Amino acid sequence: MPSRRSLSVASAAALIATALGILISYLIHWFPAQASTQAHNTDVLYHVLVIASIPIFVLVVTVILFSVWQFRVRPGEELKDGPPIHGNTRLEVLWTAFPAVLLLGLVSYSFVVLHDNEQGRPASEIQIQATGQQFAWSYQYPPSVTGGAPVTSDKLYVPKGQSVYFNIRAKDVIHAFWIPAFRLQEDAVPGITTHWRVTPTRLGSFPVVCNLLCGLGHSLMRSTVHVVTPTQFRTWIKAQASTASAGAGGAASGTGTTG
Ligand SMILES: [Cu+2]
Repeated sequence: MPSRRSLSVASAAALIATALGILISYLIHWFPAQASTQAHNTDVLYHVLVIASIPIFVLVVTVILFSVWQFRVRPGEELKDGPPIHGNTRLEVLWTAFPAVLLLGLVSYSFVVLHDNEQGRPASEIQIQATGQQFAWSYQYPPSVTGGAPVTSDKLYVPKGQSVYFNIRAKDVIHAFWIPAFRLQEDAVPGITTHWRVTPTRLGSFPVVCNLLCGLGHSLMRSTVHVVTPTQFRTWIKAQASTASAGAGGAASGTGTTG
């Protein structure tokens, strides 16, 4: 039977390790800039998950190390049998019920956050189609956004403070449309359209990444999202639309127009 003193030492070590773990999780800046409402929700969720996981990790490691320390075979005991233990009902009920309640709680919280992130936004929401193909992203802005002919561009512009609903497609193989600053990612699958919704909150340019190995050029399949003011967005989209109509009316180059 372990002594009261060794139990106190183990408990103190566990408490210190838990406190240190939680402190480190706060001190280290793990994530890129938050550039959307969804990013804020996701980061809060992540912090809650980390803070819930650290004490459990420490508890498991402490029990393992404590058992190795206290119940090790001493010299001369090599041929001895362990004590005949048949189980402990109270302990088994506890270690089943506690993780079950904890997991259900965290799963429910995650569900609420993800559900909230995907909630429909006010009528001002715009739609943009993102298309992945080996090895580039292209973006289609429908007439509801351009106010005229649809526009296709290899540039992604979105207005700050306005909900954007992405329709995500793939032309060849599976890709993943990921904008780390928005904390959102969705697979782009040939034959179906997937979606995600974001409200950008920070002006600037952020990387767009393909996050599924899609072939030799996968690591180069990157582009940039430009979060601009609604006025700048309207100006940019108008310029694209006029370039598109000029292209369509002129030579057969068709650059910048929908195919
Ligand atoms: Cu890829």
